[in-house]
Amino acid sequence: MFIDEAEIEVFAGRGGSGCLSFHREKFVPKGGPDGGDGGKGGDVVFVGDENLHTLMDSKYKKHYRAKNGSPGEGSNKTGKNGENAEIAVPLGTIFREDGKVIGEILSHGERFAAAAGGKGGRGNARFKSPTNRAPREFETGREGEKKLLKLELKLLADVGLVGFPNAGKSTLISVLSSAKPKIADYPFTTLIPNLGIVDCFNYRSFVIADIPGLIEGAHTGKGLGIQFIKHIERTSMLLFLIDMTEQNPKKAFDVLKGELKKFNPEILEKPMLIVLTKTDIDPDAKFPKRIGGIPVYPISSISRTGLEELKHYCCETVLRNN
Ligand SMILES: Nc1nc2c(ncn2[C@@H]2O[C@H](COP(=O)(O)OP(=O)(O)OP(=O)(O)O)[C@@H](O)[C@H]2O)c(=O)[nH]1
Ligand SMILES: [Mg+2]
Repeated sequence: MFIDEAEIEVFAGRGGSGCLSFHREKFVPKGGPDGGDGGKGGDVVFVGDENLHTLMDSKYKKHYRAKNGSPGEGSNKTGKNGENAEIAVPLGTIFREDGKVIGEILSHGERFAAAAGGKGGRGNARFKSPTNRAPREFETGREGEKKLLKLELKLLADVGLVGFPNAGKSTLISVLSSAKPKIADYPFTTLIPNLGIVDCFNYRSFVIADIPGLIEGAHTGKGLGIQFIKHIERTSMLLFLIDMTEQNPKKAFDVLKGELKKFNPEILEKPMLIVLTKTDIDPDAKFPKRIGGIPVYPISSISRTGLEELKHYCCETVLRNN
């Protein structure tokens, strides 16, 4: 789901040339080679900036160039490295080259080096050998990388859904928003994060993210792993979805928390809710008000119970944080 896009061309700097030079000094007729190496060309680097919200800047400026490396000099002086071109982009920016995603930036200060500067050439001092004591050989610097990039700004989520596979995450996002994710009665239906927009009151809204199911050991790569947790790393709150038929909801909650903690312990400092799903299976069941100190919201996406209360709580929490 994208809100903005731009196409730009980036040019990394060329490496500086190596130098051809011989040591010269009065009364020293035959000084050795002393040509220094060229400096490296600058890289083109994108940097996440939480104060930006559009790709507007990249729409007006289409070309970005990093500085070339300086040539080497005599007396074995290496040329200066070219300065990087740094481009600030909003969080949630994705980079594509030839249609393929080559990088993304999700957090403030996060860096993505999109085009590498060329290596500096070697000066003639480096070509000295026992058989050639006065080499005239040197290298020119290498060209920097040049890339045509498509930048896309995707929405970042305000509310993240976590749960075991089949807990009903995708179903919940489908009833709270107009998103139509794939829903099925088998684990790991969701393979990539889905986003949906949920309307609150007063024309306000929030973005909810449904990520693939987590299982115990996900941090070691079990199931689909934990890579996609980064998509909910910057949300304002987390909903832990636990199937009401789960034998031990407290244990399920602890396992899920454990996996998030292994990814980034700070995630657990956000406001959290435990959402017990599928309550239509046993409408008379009684649930604790809290599990592990966290408020419990029983819901059913099928019979549509508890959804308004849940939505209201999320709206309040998210809008308070914005
Ligand atoms: N009875 C009942 N079934 C539900 C409810 N919500 C979801 N289900 C069913 O539970 C199964 C899994 O639902 P999904 O929404 O795909 O679960 P998920 O958590 O997204 O699963 P993964 O993508 O595999 O992690 C589907 O067969 C749904 O129809 C509910 O409120 N009541
Ligand atoms: Mg799913």
